[in-house]
Amino acid sequence: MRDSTLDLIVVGAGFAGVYAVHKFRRLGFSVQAFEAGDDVGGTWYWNRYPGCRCDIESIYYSYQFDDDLQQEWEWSERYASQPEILSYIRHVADRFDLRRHIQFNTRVTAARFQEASADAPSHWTVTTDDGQTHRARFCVMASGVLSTPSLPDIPGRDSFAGDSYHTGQWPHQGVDFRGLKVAVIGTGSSGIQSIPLIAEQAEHVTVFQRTPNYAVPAGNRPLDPHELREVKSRYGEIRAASKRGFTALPFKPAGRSALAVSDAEREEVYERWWRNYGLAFQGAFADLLFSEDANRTASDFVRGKIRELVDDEEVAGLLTPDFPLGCRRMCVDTDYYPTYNRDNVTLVDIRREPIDGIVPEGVRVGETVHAVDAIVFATGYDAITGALLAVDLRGRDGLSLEEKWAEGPRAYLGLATQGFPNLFMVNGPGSPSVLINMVTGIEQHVDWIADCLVHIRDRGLDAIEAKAGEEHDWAAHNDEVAQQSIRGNCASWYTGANIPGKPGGFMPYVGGFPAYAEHCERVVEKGYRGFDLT
Ligand code: N01
Repeated sequence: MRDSTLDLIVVGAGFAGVYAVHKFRRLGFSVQAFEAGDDVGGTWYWNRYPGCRCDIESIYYSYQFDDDLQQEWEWSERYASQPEILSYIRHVADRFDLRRHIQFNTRVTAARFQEASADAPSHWTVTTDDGQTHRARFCVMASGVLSTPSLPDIPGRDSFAGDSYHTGQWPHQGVDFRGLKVAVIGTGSSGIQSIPLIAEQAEHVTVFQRTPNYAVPAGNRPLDPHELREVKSRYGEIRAASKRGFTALPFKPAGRSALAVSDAEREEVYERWWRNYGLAFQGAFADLLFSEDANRTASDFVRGKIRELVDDEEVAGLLTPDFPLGCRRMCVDTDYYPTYNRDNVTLVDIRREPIDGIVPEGVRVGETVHAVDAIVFATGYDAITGALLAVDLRGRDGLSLEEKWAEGPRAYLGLATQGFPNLFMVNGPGSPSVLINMVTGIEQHVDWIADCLVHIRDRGLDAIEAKAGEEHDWAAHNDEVAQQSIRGNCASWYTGANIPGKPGGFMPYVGGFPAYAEHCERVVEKGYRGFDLT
Protein backbone atom coordinates (compact mmCIF):
# COMPACT_ATOMS: atom_id res chain seq x y z
CA MET A 1 0.00 0.00 0.00
CA ARG A 2 1.47 3.39 -0.97
CA ASP A 3 1.79 6.37 1.32
CA SER A 4 -0.86 8.68 -0.07
CA THR A 5 -3.18 5.89 -1.14
CA LEU A 6 -5.89 5.05 1.33
CA ASP A 7 -7.17 1.54 1.69
CA LEU A 8 -10.76 2.63 1.24
CA ILE A 9 -12.99 5.48 0.22
CA VAL A 10 -16.58 5.25 1.39
CA VAL A 11 -19.17 7.33 -0.44
CA GLY A 12 -21.98 8.44 1.87
CA ALA A 13 -22.50 8.53 5.63
CA GLY A 14 -25.98 7.18 6.16
CA PHE A 15 -26.61 3.91 7.99
CA ALA A 16 -24.37 2.08 5.49
CA GLY A 17 -21.47 4.54 5.38
CA VAL A 18 -21.35 4.99 9.15
CA TYR A 19 -21.19 1.27 9.79
CA ALA A 20 -18.68 0.77 6.96
CA VAL A 21 -16.31 3.38 8.43
CA HIS A 22 -16.55 1.76 11.85
CA LYS A 23 -16.08 -1.79 10.60
CA PHE A 24 -13.19 -1.04 8.24
CA ARG A 25 -11.39 1.09 10.82
CA ARG A 26 -11.68 -1.65 13.40
CA LEU A 27 -10.00 -4.02 10.98
CA GLY A 28 -7.08 -1.63 10.64
CA PHE A 29 -7.84 -0.21 7.18
CA SER A 30 -7.29 3.47 6.43
CA VAL A 31 -10.65 4.95 5.49
CA GLN A 32 -11.97 8.26 4.27
CA ALA A 33 -15.69 8.81 3.83
CA PHE A 34 -17.28 11.70 1.94
CA GLU A 35 -20.77 12.93 2.71
CA ALA A 36 -22.73 15.63 0.89
CA GLY A 37 -24.69 16.66 4.00
CA ASP A 38 -23.20 18.47 6.96
CA ASP A 39 -23.87 15.53 9.25
CA VAL A 40 -24.34 11.78 9.22
CA GLY A 41 -27.77 10.23 8.57
CA GLY A 42 -28.24 9.95 4.80
CA THR A 43 -31.94 9.51 4.05
CA TRP A 44 -32.74 10.40 7.65
CA TYR A 45 -30.70 13.58 7.37
CA TRP A 46 -32.46 14.84 4.24
CA ASN A 47 -36.05 13.70 4.84
CA ARG A 48 -37.43 16.09 7.43
CA TYR A 49 -40.96 16.51 6.12
CA PRO A 50 -43.86 16.52 8.61
CA GLY A 51 -44.75 12.99 9.71
CA CYS A 52 -41.54 11.38 8.46
CA ARG A 53 -40.95 8.18 10.37
CA CYS A 54 -39.83 4.64 9.69
CA ASP A 55 -42.24 1.90 8.64
CA ILE A 56 -40.13 -0.78 10.36
CA GLU A 57 -40.33 -0.97 14.16
CA SER A 58 -37.53 0.91 15.90
CA ILE A 59 -36.35 -2.08 17.95
CA TYR A 60 -35.52 -3.83 14.66
CA TYR A 61 -34.52 -0.81 12.55
CA SER A 62 -31.24 -0.36 14.41
CA TYR A 63 -27.72 -1.76 14.35
CA GLN A 64 -26.91 -5.04 16.03
CA PHE A 65 -23.10 -5.04 15.64
CA ASP A 66 -22.51 -3.85 19.20
CA ASP A 67 -24.47 -5.19 22.13
CA ASP A 68 -23.65 -2.25 24.42
CA LEU A 69 -25.02 0.11 21.78
CA GLN A 70 -28.30 -1.74 21.48
CA GLN A 71 -28.60 -2.02 25.25
CA GLU A 72 -27.99 1.65 25.96
CA TRP A 73 -30.16 3.26 23.27
CA GLU A 74 -33.75 3.96 24.37
CA TRP A 75 -36.31 4.09 21.57
CA SER A 76 -39.32 6.11 22.61
CA GLU A 77 -41.88 4.98 20.02
CA ARG A 78 -42.86 1.82 18.24
CA TYR A 79 -41.99 3.47 14.91
CA ALA A 80 -39.21 5.99 15.33
CA SER A 81 -39.66 9.48 13.95
CA GLN A 82 -37.05 11.00 11.67
CA PRO A 83 -35.55 13.22 14.43
CA GLU A 84 -35.12 10.23 16.73
CA ILE A 85 -33.46 8.10 14.02
CA LEU A 86 -31.16 10.98 13.16
CA SER A 87 -30.21 11.35 16.85
CA TYR A 88 -29.47 7.63 16.92
CA ILE A 89 -27.11 7.72 13.93
CA ARG A 90 -25.40 10.82 15.34
CA HIS A 91 -24.97 8.99 18.62
CA VAL A 92 -23.38 6.03 16.82
CA ALA A 93 -20.96 8.34 14.97
CA ASP A 94 -19.94 10.00 18.25
CA ARG A 95 -19.83 6.85 20.34
CA PHE A 96 -17.42 5.15 17.93
CA ASP A 97 -15.51 8.35 17.13
CA LEU A 98 -16.23 8.12 13.41
CA ARG A 99 -16.61 11.77 12.44
CA ARG A 100 -12.88 12.31 12.02
CA HIS A 101 -12.97 9.85 9.12
CA ILE A 102 -15.86 11.59 7.38
CA GLN A 103 -15.50 14.75 5.32
CA PHE A 104 -18.89 16.49 5.36
CA ASN A 105 -20.33 18.98 2.85
CA THR A 106 -18.45 17.11 0.16
CA ARG A 107 -20.04 15.31 -2.76
CA VAL A 108 -18.18 12.68 -4.74
CA THR A 109 -18.61 13.56 -8.41
CA ALA A 110 -16.42 11.02 -10.18
CA ALA A 111 -14.35 7.92 -9.56
CA ARG A 112 -12.03 6.23 -12.01
CA PHE A 113 -10.36 2.84 -11.78
CA GLN A 114 -6.63 2.78 -12.43
CA GLU A 115 -4.99 -0.50 -13.40
CA ALA A 116 -2.03 -1.76 -11.39
CA SER A 117 1.32 -0.61 -12.74
CA ALA A 118 4.93 -1.34 -11.88
CA ASP A 119 4.75 1.52 -9.37
CA ALA A 120 1.32 1.16 -7.86
CA PRO A 121 -1.36 -1.40 -7.19
CA SER A 122 -4.82 -1.05 -8.73
CA HIS A 123 -6.68 1.84 -7.20
CA TRP A 124 -9.51 4.30 -7.59
CA THR A 125 -9.04 8.01 -8.14
CA VAL A 126 -11.99 9.77 -6.60
CA THR A 127 -12.93 13.38 -7.35
CA THR A 128 -14.99 15.51 -5.00
CA ASP A 129 -16.95 18.70 -5.67
CA ASP A 130 -14.32 20.80 -3.88
CA GLY A 131 -12.01 19.97 -6.80
CA GLN A 132 -9.82 17.56 -4.84
CA THR A 133 -8.80 14.09 -5.94
CA HIS A 134 -8.15 11.20 -3.60
CA ARG A 135 -6.71 7.74 -4.11
CA ALA A 136 -7.82 4.51 -2.52
CA ARG A 137 -7.33 0.83 -3.28
CA PHE A 138 -11.04 0.19 -2.88
CA CYS A 139 -14.17 2.25 -3.23
CA VAL A 140 -17.38 1.44 -1.38
CA MET A 141 -20.56 3.08 -2.63
CA ALA A 142 -22.75 3.55 0.44
CA SER A 143 -24.68 6.26 -1.37
CA GLY A 144 -28.19 5.09 -0.56
CA VAL A 145 -31.08 3.59 -2.48
CA LEU A 146 -33.67 6.33 -1.98
CA SER A 147 -31.35 9.29 -1.90
CA THR A 148 -31.66 10.87 -5.35
CA PRO A 149 -34.89 12.89 -5.33
CA SER A 150 -36.97 12.89 -8.49
CA LEU A 151 -38.43 16.26 -9.34
CA PRO A 152 -40.79 15.86 -12.30
CA ASP A 153 -40.16 18.01 -15.29
CA ILE A 154 -43.56 19.72 -15.25
CA PRO A 155 -43.74 22.64 -17.71
CA GLY A 156 -43.45 25.99 -15.95
CA ARG A 157 -42.18 24.46 -12.71
CA ASP A 158 -39.71 27.26 -12.12
CA SER A 159 -42.29 29.97 -12.80
CA PHE A 160 -44.16 29.28 -9.55
CA ALA A 161 -44.31 32.43 -7.42
CA GLY A 162 -44.52 30.67 -4.04
CA ASP A 163 -42.15 28.30 -2.25
CA SER A 164 -41.77 24.72 -3.34
CA TYR A 165 -40.26 21.78 -1.51
CA HIS A 166 -39.31 18.18 -2.22
CA THR A 167 -39.98 15.84 0.71
CA GLY A 168 -36.49 14.40 0.32
CA GLN A 169 -34.78 17.80 0.58
CA TRP A 170 -36.82 19.39 3.31
CA PRO A 171 -35.57 22.64 4.89
CA HIS A 172 -33.82 21.98 8.19
CA GLN A 173 -35.63 24.79 9.95
CA GLY A 174 -39.00 23.23 9.03
CA VAL A 175 -41.85 24.90 7.13
CA ASP A 176 -44.72 26.83 8.66
CA PHE A 177 -47.81 26.18 6.54
CA ARG A 178 -50.21 28.10 8.79
CA GLY A 179 -52.58 30.25 6.76
CA LEU A 180 -51.29 28.88 3.46
CA LYS A 181 -52.90 27.06 0.58
CA VAL A 182 -50.69 24.08 -0.21
CA ALA A 183 -50.49 21.71 -3.17
CA VAL A 184 -49.08 18.23 -2.56
CA ILE A 185 -48.09 16.33 -5.69
CA GLY A 186 -47.63 12.60 -5.12
CA THR A 187 -49.27 10.00 -2.93
CA GLY A 188 -46.53 7.46 -2.16
CA SER A 189 -45.22 6.91 1.39
CA SER A 190 -43.88 10.46 1.70
CA GLY A 191 -47.16 12.05 0.58
CA ILE A 192 -49.24 9.69 2.69
CA GLN A 193 -47.19 10.46 5.82
CA SER A 194 -47.06 14.21 5.32
CA ILE A 195 -50.56 15.07 4.00
CA PRO A 196 -52.42 14.53 7.33
CA LEU A 197 -49.98 16.79 9.20
CA ILE A 198 -49.84 19.49 6.54
CA ALA A 199 -53.66 19.44 6.49
CA GLU A 200 -53.75 20.05 10.26
CA GLN A 201 -51.69 23.19 9.79
CA ALA A 202 -52.49 24.69 6.41
CA GLU A 203 -55.53 26.69 5.43
CA HIS A 204 -56.16 24.33 2.54
CA VAL A 205 -54.42 21.33 0.98
CA THR A 206 -54.98 20.20 -2.60
CA VAL A 207 -53.62 16.72 -3.23
CA PHE A 208 -52.73 15.82 -6.82
CA GLN A 209 -52.95 12.05 -7.13
CA ARG A 210 -51.91 10.07 -10.18
CA THR A 211 -51.95 6.59 -8.65
CA PRO A 212 -53.70 5.73 -5.39
CA ASN A 213 -51.70 3.50 -3.05
CA TYR A 214 -52.61 1.03 -0.35
CA ALA A 215 -51.98 2.37 3.14
CA VAL A 216 -52.40 0.37 6.33
CA PRO A 217 -52.42 1.91 9.81
CA ALA A 218 -49.01 2.11 11.47
CA GLY A 219 -50.45 1.68 14.95
CA ASN A 220 -47.68 3.86 16.27
CA ARG A 221 -47.55 4.35 20.05
CA PRO A 222 -45.06 5.17 22.77
CA LEU A 223 -42.87 2.19 23.65
CA ASP A 224 -43.59 0.93 27.11
CA PRO A 225 -40.30 0.85 29.09
CA HIS A 226 -41.15 -2.69 30.31
CA GLU A 227 -41.59 -3.83 26.73
CA LEU A 228 -38.27 -2.29 25.74
CA ARG A 229 -36.53 -3.90 28.71
CA GLU A 230 -37.99 -7.26 27.76
CA VAL A 231 -36.77 -6.87 24.16
CA LYS A 232 -33.30 -5.92 25.37
CA SER A 233 -33.10 -8.96 27.63
CA ARG A 234 -33.63 -11.13 24.53
CA TYR A 235 -31.97 -8.99 21.85
CA GLY A 236 -29.53 -11.72 20.80
CA GLU A 237 -32.35 -14.18 20.29
CA ILE A 238 -34.48 -11.60 18.46
CA ARG A 239 -31.65 -10.66 16.11
CA ALA A 240 -30.93 -14.33 15.39
CA ALA A 241 -34.62 -14.93 14.61
CA SER A 242 -34.59 -11.83 12.37
CA LYS A 243 -31.81 -13.30 10.27
CA ARG A 244 -33.99 -16.34 9.65
CA GLY A 245 -36.91 -14.11 8.65
CA PHE A 246 -37.73 -13.53 4.97
CA THR A 247 -37.60 -9.75 5.45
CA ALA A 248 -34.87 -9.87 8.11
CA LEU A 249 -37.52 -9.37 10.76
CA PRO A 250 -38.28 -11.92 13.47
CA PHE A 251 -41.75 -12.91 12.26
CA LYS A 252 -42.69 -16.49 11.67
CA PRO A 253 -43.94 -16.89 8.11
CA ALA A 254 -47.69 -17.36 7.88
CA GLY A 255 -48.08 -21.01 6.97
CA ARG A 256 -51.51 -20.88 5.35
CA SER A 257 -52.96 -19.80 2.07
CA ALA A 258 -55.56 -17.05 2.19
CA LEU A 259 -57.74 -19.38 0.15
CA ALA A 260 -57.50 -22.26 2.63
CA VAL A 261 -59.60 -20.63 5.35
CA SER A 262 -63.25 -19.68 5.64
CA ASP A 263 -64.39 -16.16 4.72
CA ALA A 264 -65.07 -15.41 8.39
CA GLU A 265 -61.64 -16.57 9.52
CA ARG A 266 -59.90 -14.65 6.72
CA GLU A 267 -61.78 -11.51 7.68
CA GLU A 268 -60.81 -11.98 11.33
CA VAL A 269 -57.13 -12.40 10.37
CA TYR A 270 -57.13 -9.31 8.15
CA GLU A 271 -58.86 -7.24 10.81
CA ARG A 272 -56.28 -8.26 13.41
CA TRP A 273 -53.31 -7.65 11.10
CA TRP A 274 -54.81 -4.34 9.90
CA ARG A 275 -55.04 -3.14 13.50
CA ASN A 276 -51.69 -4.41 14.73
CA TYR A 277 -48.99 -5.15 12.20
CA GLY A 278 -48.45 -2.24 9.80
CA LEU A 279 -46.38 -3.15 6.75
CA ALA A 280 -46.43 -6.84 7.74
CA PHE A 281 -50.11 -6.88 6.71
CA GLN A 282 -49.01 -8.19 3.32
CA GLY A 283 -47.67 -11.30 5.11
CA ALA A 284 -50.95 -12.15 6.86
CA PHE A 285 -51.17 -15.22 4.64
CA ALA A 286 -48.37 -17.12 2.94
CA ASP A 287 -49.46 -16.48 -0.64
CA LEU A 288 -50.57 -12.84 -0.75
CA LEU A 289 -47.52 -11.84 -2.76
CA PHE A 290 -47.55 -14.94 -4.95
CA SER A 291 -51.14 -15.73 -5.92
CA GLU A 292 -53.43 -13.23 -7.61
CA ASP A 293 -56.51 -14.94 -6.19
CA ALA A 294 -55.14 -14.88 -2.66
CA ASN A 295 -53.99 -11.32 -3.12
CA ARG A 296 -57.44 -10.20 -4.26
CA THR A 297 -58.87 -11.12 -0.83
CA ALA A 298 -56.39 -8.79 0.91
CA SER A 299 -56.73 -6.04 -1.70
CA ASP A 300 -60.52 -6.19 -1.38
CA PHE A 301 -60.28 -6.01 2.41
CA VAL A 302 -58.26 -2.79 2.26
CA ARG A 303 -60.51 -1.37 -0.47
CA GLY A 304 -63.43 -1.99 1.93
CA LYS A 305 -61.55 -0.15 4.69
CA ILE A 306 -61.05 2.86 2.40
CA ARG A 307 -64.81 2.95 1.73
CA GLU A 308 -65.46 2.79 5.49
CA LEU A 309 -62.95 5.51 6.38
CA VAL A 310 -63.72 8.07 3.67
CA ASP A 311 -67.14 9.73 3.88
CA ASP A 312 -67.44 10.89 0.28
CA GLU A 313 -68.09 7.92 -1.99
CA GLU A 314 -66.49 9.50 -5.04
CA VAL A 315 -63.35 10.49 -3.12
CA ALA A 316 -63.16 6.98 -1.62
CA GLY A 317 -63.37 5.59 -5.17
CA LEU A 318 -60.51 7.78 -6.33
CA LEU A 319 -58.38 6.70 -3.37
CA THR A 320 -58.93 3.02 -4.12
CA PRO A 321 -56.08 1.24 -5.93
CA ASP A 322 -56.91 -1.10 -8.81
CA PHE A 323 -53.64 -3.10 -8.71
CA PRO A 324 -52.73 -5.95 -6.35
CA LEU A 325 -51.75 -4.99 -2.81
CA GLY A 326 -47.98 -5.13 -2.21
CA CYS A 327 -47.20 -4.96 -5.92
CA ARG A 328 -45.94 -1.43 -5.41
CA ARG A 329 -44.45 -0.51 -2.02
CA MET A 330 -47.27 -0.50 0.51
CA CYS A 331 -47.57 2.56 2.71
CA VAL A 332 -48.01 2.79 6.44
CA ASP A 333 -50.09 5.71 7.64
CA THR A 334 -51.49 7.61 10.56
CA ASP A 335 -54.94 9.06 9.75
CA TYR A 336 -54.35 9.27 6.01
CA TYR A 337 -57.77 8.26 4.71
CA PRO A 338 -59.82 10.24 7.29
CA THR A 339 -57.83 13.34 6.27
CA TYR A 340 -60.00 13.43 3.13
CA ASN A 341 -63.06 14.00 5.37
CA ARG A 342 -61.67 17.39 6.36
CA ASP A 343 -63.21 20.50 4.81
CA ASN A 344 -59.78 21.90 3.98
CA VAL A 345 -58.59 18.96 1.85
CA THR A 346 -59.36 18.44 -1.85
CA LEU A 347 -58.28 15.48 -3.95
CA VAL A 348 -57.58 16.07 -7.62
CA ASP A 349 -57.40 13.00 -9.85
CA ILE A 350 -54.58 13.69 -12.29
CA ARG A 351 -54.77 10.27 -13.88
CA ARG A 352 -58.02 11.28 -15.59
CA GLU A 353 -56.79 14.76 -16.40
CA PRO A 354 -53.02 15.29 -15.94
CA ILE A 355 -51.25 18.37 -14.66
CA ASP A 356 -50.65 20.59 -17.69
CA GLY A 357 -48.21 22.87 -16.05
CA ILE A 358 -47.22 25.01 -13.14
CA VAL A 359 -47.96 28.71 -13.39
CA PRO A 360 -46.99 31.55 -11.03
CA GLU A 361 -50.32 31.18 -9.16
CA GLY A 362 -50.28 27.41 -8.75
CA VAL A 363 -50.98 24.14 -10.55
CA ARG A 364 -52.92 24.02 -13.81
CA VAL A 365 -55.03 21.00 -14.70
CA GLY A 366 -56.95 21.52 -17.96
CA GLU A 367 -58.65 24.91 -17.75
CA THR A 368 -58.47 25.02 -13.94
CA VAL A 369 -55.69 26.73 -12.08
CA HIS A 370 -55.49 25.51 -8.49
CA ALA A 371 -54.12 28.61 -6.81
CA VAL A 372 -51.69 27.81 -3.99
CA ASP A 373 -49.01 29.51 -1.90
CA ALA A 374 -46.70 26.49 -1.67
CA ILE A 375 -46.08 23.25 -3.55
CA VAL A 376 -44.82 20.05 -1.93
CA PHE A 377 -43.33 17.58 -4.36
CA ALA A 378 -43.74 14.14 -2.76
CA THR A 379 -42.64 12.69 -6.07
CA GLY A 380 -40.14 10.09 -4.94
CA TYR A 381 -36.68 9.02 -6.01
CA ASP A 382 -34.54 7.66 -8.77
CA ALA A 383 -34.31 4.55 -6.65
CA ILE A 384 -31.48 2.08 -6.16
CA THR A 385 -29.33 3.13 -9.13
CA GLY A 386 -29.86 6.91 -9.00
CA ALA A 387 -27.10 7.70 -6.52
CA LEU A 388 -24.68 5.27 -8.17
CA LEU A 389 -25.19 6.78 -11.61
CA ALA A 390 -25.02 10.33 -10.26
CA VAL A 391 -21.29 9.73 -9.80
CA ASP A 392 -19.29 9.47 -13.01
CA LEU A 393 -18.02 5.97 -12.23
CA ARG A 394 -15.52 4.61 -14.73
CA GLY A 395 -14.13 1.11 -14.55
CA ARG A 396 -11.67 -0.77 -16.73
CA ASP A 397 -10.73 1.02 -19.99
CA GLY A 398 -12.79 4.05 -19.01
CA LEU A 399 -16.10 2.14 -19.25
CA SER A 400 -18.78 4.21 -17.52
CA LEU A 401 -21.35 2.60 -15.26
CA GLU A 402 -24.03 4.37 -17.28
CA GLU A 403 -22.84 2.60 -20.46
CA LYS A 404 -22.51 -0.70 -18.66
CA TRP A 405 -26.09 -0.42 -17.34
CA ALA A 406 -27.63 1.04 -20.49
CA GLU A 407 -29.94 -1.99 -20.78
CA GLY A 408 -30.58 -2.19 -17.04
CA PRO A 409 -28.48 -2.57 -13.90
CA ARG A 410 -26.57 -5.82 -13.42
CA ALA A 411 -24.58 -6.46 -10.27
CA TYR A 412 -23.35 -9.77 -8.92
CA LEU A 413 -25.22 -10.28 -5.62
CA GLY A 414 -25.88 -6.53 -5.74
CA LEU A 415 -22.34 -6.14 -4.38
CA ALA A 416 -20.09 -5.66 -7.39
CA THR A 417 -20.25 -5.35 -11.16
CA GLN A 418 -17.94 -6.76 -13.83
CA GLY A 419 -15.60 -4.18 -15.36
CA PHE A 420 -15.37 -2.25 -12.06
CA PRO A 421 -12.73 -4.04 -9.97
CA ASN A 422 -12.36 -3.15 -6.30
CA LEU A 423 -15.67 -1.28 -6.31
CA PHE A 424 -18.34 -2.46 -3.90
CA MET A 425 -21.96 -1.37 -3.57
CA VAL A 426 -23.97 -1.54 -0.39
CA ASN A 427 -27.55 -2.53 -1.27
CA GLY A 428 -26.87 -2.47 -4.99
CA PRO A 429 -29.34 -3.76 -7.59
CA GLY A 430 -29.77 -7.51 -7.16
CA SER A 431 -29.63 -7.42 -3.35
CA PRO A 432 -32.74 -7.53 -1.14
CA SER A 433 -32.19 -3.90 0.01
CA VAL A 434 -35.56 -2.14 0.15
CA LEU A 435 -37.56 -5.37 0.48
CA ILE A 436 -36.10 -6.19 3.88
CA ASN A 437 -35.10 -4.48 7.10
CA MET A 438 -32.49 -2.22 5.53
CA VAL A 439 -30.23 -1.94 8.58
CA THR A 440 -29.78 -5.70 8.80
CA GLY A 441 -29.15 -5.84 5.05
CA ILE A 442 -26.55 -3.10 5.37
CA GLU A 443 -24.71 -4.88 8.18
CA GLN A 444 -24.67 -8.13 6.20
CA HIS A 445 -23.26 -6.33 3.13
CA VAL A 446 -20.60 -4.38 5.00
CA ASP A 447 -19.53 -7.50 6.92
CA TRP A 448 -19.25 -9.44 3.65
CA ILE A 449 -17.16 -6.68 2.06
CA ALA A 450 -14.97 -6.44 5.18
CA ASP A 451 -14.28 -10.20 5.17
CA CYS A 452 -13.43 -9.97 1.49
CA LEU A 453 -10.98 -7.10 2.09
CA VAL A 454 -9.27 -9.06 4.85
CA HIS A 455 -9.04 -12.05 2.50
CA ILE A 456 -7.37 -9.85 -0.12
CA ARG A 457 -5.03 -8.25 2.42
CA ASP A 458 -4.00 -11.55 4.02
CA ARG A 459 -3.11 -13.04 0.65
CA GLY A 460 -1.37 -9.97 -0.73
CA LEU A 461 -3.80 -9.81 -3.66
CA ASP A 462 -4.38 -6.77 -5.83
CA ALA A 463 -7.96 -6.85 -7.07
CA ILE A 464 -11.35 -8.48 -7.04
CA GLU A 465 -13.79 -8.31 -9.93
CA ALA A 466 -17.16 -9.93 -10.58
CA LYS A 467 -17.19 -12.33 -13.54
CA ALA A 468 -19.59 -11.62 -16.39
CA GLY A 469 -21.07 -15.14 -16.41
CA GLU A 470 -22.03 -15.24 -12.75
CA GLU A 471 -23.28 -11.68 -12.89
CA HIS A 472 -25.53 -12.65 -15.79
CA ASP A 473 -26.74 -15.78 -13.98
CA TRP A 474 -27.51 -13.83 -10.82
CA ALA A 475 -29.54 -11.28 -12.80
CA ALA A 476 -31.41 -14.12 -14.53
CA HIS A 477 -32.12 -15.73 -11.15
CA ASN A 478 -33.30 -12.37 -9.81
CA ASP A 479 -35.67 -11.94 -12.77
CA GLU A 480 -36.99 -15.45 -12.37
CA VAL A 481 -37.73 -15.02 -8.65
CA ALA A 482 -39.33 -11.63 -9.31
CA GLN A 483 -41.64 -13.16 -11.90
CA GLN A 484 -42.90 -15.62 -9.31
CA SER A 485 -43.98 -12.71 -7.16
CA ILE A 486 -46.91 -10.36 -7.66
CA ARG A 487 -44.35 -7.55 -7.55
CA GLY A 488 -42.67 -8.63 -10.78
CA ASN A 489 -45.65 -7.57 -12.87
CA CYS A 490 -46.24 -4.05 -11.64
CA ALA A 491 -44.72 -0.81 -12.88
CA SER A 492 -43.18 0.83 -9.83
CA TRP A 493 -39.99 2.44 -8.59
CA TYR A 494 -38.76 -1.12 -7.95
CA THR A 495 -38.61 -1.43 -11.75
CA GLY A 496 -37.52 2.13 -12.48
CA ALA A 497 -40.89 2.89 -14.10
CA ASN A 498 -41.20 6.19 -12.23
CA ILE A 499 -38.20 7.70 -14.02
CA PRO A 500 -38.76 8.53 -17.70
CA GLY A 501 -36.28 6.63 -19.89
CA LYS A 502 -34.89 4.47 -17.10
CA PRO A 503 -34.28 0.92 -18.33
CA GLY A 504 -36.73 -1.55 -16.82
CA GLY A 505 -36.26 -4.70 -14.77
CA PHE A 506 -36.99 -5.58 -11.18
CA MET A 507 -34.04 -4.20 -9.21
CA PRO A 508 -34.20 -5.61 -5.67
CA TYR A 509 -33.75 -9.34 -4.98
CA VAL A 510 -37.13 -10.85 -4.12
CA GLY A 511 -35.94 -14.19 -2.77
CA GLY A 512 -35.72 -13.04 0.87
CA PHE A 513 -32.87 -12.35 3.27
CA PRO A 514 -31.99 -15.91 4.40
CA ALA A 515 -31.66 -17.25 0.83
CA TYR A 516 -29.68 -14.20 -0.21
CA ALA A 517 -27.30 -14.33 2.78
CA GLU A 518 -26.77 -18.04 2.17
CA HIS A 519 -25.85 -17.35 -1.48
CA CYS A 520 -23.29 -14.81 -0.28
CA GLU A 521 -21.83 -17.25 2.23
CA ARG A 522 -21.64 -20.05 -0.33
CA VAL A 523 -19.75 -17.77 -2.71
CA VAL A 524 -17.10 -17.25 -0.02
CA GLU A 525 -16.94 -20.94 0.93
CA LYS A 526 -16.27 -21.75 -2.72
CA GLY A 527 -13.28 -19.39 -2.78
CA TYR A 528 -15.20 -16.31 -3.96
CA ARG A 529 -16.92 -18.19 -6.75
CA GLY A 530 -17.98 -15.80 -9.48
CA PHE A 531 -15.18 -13.35 -8.76
CA ASP A 532 -11.72 -13.04 -10.28
CA LEU A 533 -9.10 -12.49 -7.59
CA THR A 534 -5.75 -11.36 -8.90
O1 N01 B 1 -42.06 8.17 -3.52
P1 N01 B 1 -42.99 7.25 -4.45
P2 N01 B 1 -42.10 8.35 -1.93
N1 N01 B 1 -46.87 14.02 -11.74
O2 N01 B 1 -42.22 7.03 -5.69
C1 N01 B 1 -46.12 10.76 -7.91
C2 N01 B 1 -39.56 4.90 1.12
N2 N01 B 1 -40.16 5.73 2.13
O3 N01 B 1 -41.07 9.37 -1.58
O4 N01 B 1 -47.33 6.48 -8.63
C3 N01 B 1 -47.68 13.62 -10.77
O5 N01 B 1 -43.49 6.08 -3.72
C4 N01 B 1 -46.21 9.28 -8.07
O6 N01 B 1 -47.29 8.95 -8.91
P3 N01 B 1 -47.26 7.54 -9.71
C5 N01 B 1 -40.55 3.80 0.76
O7 N01 B 1 -39.84 2.66 0.41
C6 N01 B 1 -40.39 5.16 3.31
O8 N01 B 1 -43.44 8.58 -1.44
O9 N01 B 1 -45.94 7.51 -10.41
N3 N01 B 1 -47.34 12.75 -9.80
C7 N01 B 1 -46.37 8.84 -6.61
O10 N01 B 1 -47.68 9.02 -6.17
C8 N01 B 1 -41.25 4.43 -0.39
O11 N01 B 1 -41.93 3.53 -1.23
C9 N01 B 1 -41.02 5.86 4.27
O12 N01 B 1 -48.40 7.58 -10.60
C10 N01 B 1 -46.11 12.26 -9.84
C11 N01 B 1 -45.47 9.84 -5.89
O13 N01 B 1 -45.32 10.95 -6.75
C12 N01 B 1 -40.12 5.15 -1.09
O14 N01 B 1 -39.35 5.67 -0.03
C13 N01 B 1 -41.42 7.16 4.06
C14 N01 B 1 -45.19 12.64 -10.83
C15 N01 B 1 -44.12 9.27 -5.59
O15 N01 B 1 -44.24 8.19 -4.73
C16 N01 B 1 -40.54 6.27 -1.99
O16 N01 B 1 -41.62 6.96 -1.40
C17 N01 B 1 -41.17 7.75 2.84
C18 N01 B 1 -45.62 13.56 -11.81
N4 N01 B 1 -44.83 13.94 -12.81
C19 N01 B 1 -40.53 7.02 1.87
N5 N01 B 1 -44.04 11.98 -10.59
C20 N01 B 1 -41.28 5.17 5.54
O17 N01 B 1 -40.42 4.58 6.14
C21 N01 B 1 -44.24 11.23 -9.50
N6 N01 B 1 -45.50 11.39 -9.04
C22 N01 B 1 -42.63 5.14 6.00
